[in-house]
Amino acid sequence: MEFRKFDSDKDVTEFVLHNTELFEPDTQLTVSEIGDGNINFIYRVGQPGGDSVIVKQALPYVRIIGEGWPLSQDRVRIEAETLQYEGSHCPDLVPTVYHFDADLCAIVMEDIGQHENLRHALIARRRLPNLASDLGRFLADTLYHSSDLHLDSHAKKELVKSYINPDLCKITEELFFWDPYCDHERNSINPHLRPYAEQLWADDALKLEVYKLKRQFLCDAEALLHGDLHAGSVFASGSGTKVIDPEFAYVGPIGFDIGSILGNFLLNYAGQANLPGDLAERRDYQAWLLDSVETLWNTFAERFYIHMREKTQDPSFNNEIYRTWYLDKLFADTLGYAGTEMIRRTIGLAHVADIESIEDPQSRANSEKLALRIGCELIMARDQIIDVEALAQRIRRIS
Ligand code: SR1
Ligand code: MG
Repeated sequence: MEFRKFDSDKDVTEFVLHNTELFEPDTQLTVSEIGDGNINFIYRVGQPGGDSVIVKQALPYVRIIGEGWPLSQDRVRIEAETLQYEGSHCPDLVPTVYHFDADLCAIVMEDIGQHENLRHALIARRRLPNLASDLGRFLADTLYHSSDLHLDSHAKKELVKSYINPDLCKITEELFFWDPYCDHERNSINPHLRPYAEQLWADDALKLEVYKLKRQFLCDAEALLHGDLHAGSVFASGSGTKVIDPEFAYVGPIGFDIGSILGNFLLNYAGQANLPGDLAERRDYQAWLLDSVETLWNTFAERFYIHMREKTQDPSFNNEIYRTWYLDKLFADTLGYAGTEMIRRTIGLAHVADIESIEDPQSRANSEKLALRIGCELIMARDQIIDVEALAQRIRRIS
C-alpha cells in the first residue's frame, strides 16, 4: 500500500478499528488532533467519556516547516521498535504499542492522557515524587541493556544497523552542535540577549569543547538512545512517569540522553528565576529541581553500576577502577550534553516554554543569560565537576 495522510476523522477511526481489538467494530469513536510538537500529527481517538488511544502519523517532512524540510518516515518504525525495546525493560515507563503500520507510517498506542506533560508540570512548579528516580531507572535499564556491556558483539552490531537514523541525527547535529555557535538564520535570539550570543560565537575555547561533544555524538555507538529526551518527551503524574516520542533513537553516547533531560531540569531552573509567582516559592522550587537532578543521576549511577558489576559479560568490568572510570566518564559526558541542550534551547531554533513564556523581554533575557552561563560552565568544567553534589553547588553559585 502507498503512503497517504489520514484525511478525515473516519479515516483515523477506521484505522484504529481495523487494526486493534480495543473497541467493538461498530463503536462510534471521536477524533481530536492534539499534536503540539514540531514534527508529526497526533490524534486522540476514543469513546466520549470512555477508553481512548493515541494515533501518531509521520509525514515525509517536518510538520512546522512543511515540504521544504523533508524527513525520512522510517523514523516511525524506529519509534515503534524503540518503544517496544524500552517497554521490555521498563514496561511501566512507556506507553504500550498496540499496532505499527509501515505503509501508513502510523502507530496506535496507549493513551497516557491521565499524565501531564512534564514541561507544563515544571512550569507550574509541581513536585513529582517519583519523577527523578523513574527517569534514573529508565536511563540505567534501557541504556545498559543496549550497550556492549550487555550485548554480545554480533547482537550489538545488528542493533546499530537497525537504528541507523540519519535524517533525525542530522537535525540534532545541526541544531545542537552547529547553529547556536554561529549567526545562523535558523537561530531565534531575544534582541536583549544578542550581545551575549555574539560573545558566545567568539568563544573559541567553548566551540572547541562543543566540537568534541559533536564528534562523540557522531562516532560513539555506545547504547540505544531515546535521542530527544527533553521535558516535552516525558509525561508525569503524582504516581507515575511515561517517556514518549523516541523517533530520534539511534545508537549513540549514553551521556547524550542523560544530559538532555538534566539540561531540561536546569532550563526550568533558569526560567524560575523570572517566571511569574512568589519569589520564595520559586526559590524553593529551584531547590527541588536541584534535588531532582541529584536523585536522577544517583539513581542512574547506582543502578548502572550494579548492572556493570553483576550482569556484564565483558570481563573488563571485573576491574573496579575501570567501572569507576567508566561512570565518571558518563558523568562528564552528561554534563557536556546538558550544557549543549541548554544553549541550543536558548539561542537556537527550538526554544522551551519554561523561558519563552516569560513575557517581559528583559526579564526573559535574564533567565536566558542564566541558562547560557550554566550551559557554558557545564561544557567547560565537565571534567572538573567531580560529582552531582558539586554540580548542584556550582549551579547555586552561578545563580
Ligand atoms: C525541527 S525539530 C526541532 C526539535 O524538535 C524535536 O523535538 C527535537 O528536539 C528537535 O531538535
Ligand atoms: Mg518529539
